[in-house]
Amino acid sequence: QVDVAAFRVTQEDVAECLPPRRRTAHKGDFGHVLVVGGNSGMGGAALMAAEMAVSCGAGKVSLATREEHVVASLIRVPEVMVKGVRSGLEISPLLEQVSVVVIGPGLGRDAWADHMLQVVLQSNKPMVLDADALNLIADKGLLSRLKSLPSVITPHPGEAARLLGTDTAEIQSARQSSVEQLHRETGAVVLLKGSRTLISDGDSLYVCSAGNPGMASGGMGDVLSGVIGGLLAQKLSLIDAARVGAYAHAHAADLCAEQNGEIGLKATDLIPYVRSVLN
Ligand code: NPW
Ligand code: AMP
Ligand code: MG
Repeated sequence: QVDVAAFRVTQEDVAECLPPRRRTAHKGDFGHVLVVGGNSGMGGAALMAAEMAVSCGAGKVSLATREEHVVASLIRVPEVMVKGVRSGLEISPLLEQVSVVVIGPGLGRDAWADHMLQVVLQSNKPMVLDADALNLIADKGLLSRLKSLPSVITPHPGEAARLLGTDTAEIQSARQSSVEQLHRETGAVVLLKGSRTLISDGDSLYVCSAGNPGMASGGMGDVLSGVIGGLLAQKLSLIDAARVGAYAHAHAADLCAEQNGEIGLKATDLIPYVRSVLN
């Protein structure tokens, strides 16, 4: 159902966008990702995004989350700088230090979440908006607010339906025009998830045909936001980070499934495979 004009994303795109590192490179060359999310009950979503950003080559990764998740996060991924935050005001100083923001995984939709989003939307950093960040934007009718910001939005069909005020079936029956409409309304690079993920910046449309139904499991989208954040930190453009990120994530899932099958594939299983695909 997609125009023949859609470009397929392949391993060659990865090679083109991620040349070998200079021998004298240092972590400052590879950016600093801030992941904002992990409300009560969903600390894993933001942590998985942060862990993935580390394994995708970001120079540094910070995580702003509910205080209750700090200790467990540090035990799982000591490479991540974890800050427990009670209000959006506490992320303002962090925002000044980082090069990229990923907001949404496990963010929730309460006042804490809303305050985080408002503060992030005031920054001008390249950002990945996923999950509940998109749900809040839909609830509050903030789509056009993204027009002045350098952003990638990564809705699944349910989130896309909320953003466009329709239902999931409608989105799935017209995936290409949904991506185009989302781009018109937000100005963002749009990545519509699901089998044959579509990516568009309004000029070009890309399709990712890698991936498998093993990916239909909780956390899979959260790690994708970390891949794209990690690539943005390494100075890929918004559209390159989105298309290469979609491919690396989906191809990694195919490699995992080849080894152990589709059933029971976990989002964190992808982490070493995405690293391998990028290298
Ligand atoms: P339906 O039922 O078909 O109309 P929600 P969520 C649709 C966090 N998580 N094809 C489908 O709608 C997230 O980060 C935390 C077609 C489905 O019922 C968020 O912050 C985890 N339809 C929060 O939870 C792990 C599709 O959307 C509905 C589709 C809520 O996010 C889990 C579900 O969407 C989770 O990631 C597709 N491919 N994909 C953690 N470990 O901390 C989705 N739909 O209601 O937005 O719920 O995606 O779970
Ligand atoms: P989320 O719904 O946010 O957890 O994201 C799910 C991730 O898994 C997205 O990257 C989807 O494109 C991918 N995914 C889920 N189901 C499939 C499928 N049947 N085929 C290919 N990719 C899928
Ligand atoms: Mg998701």
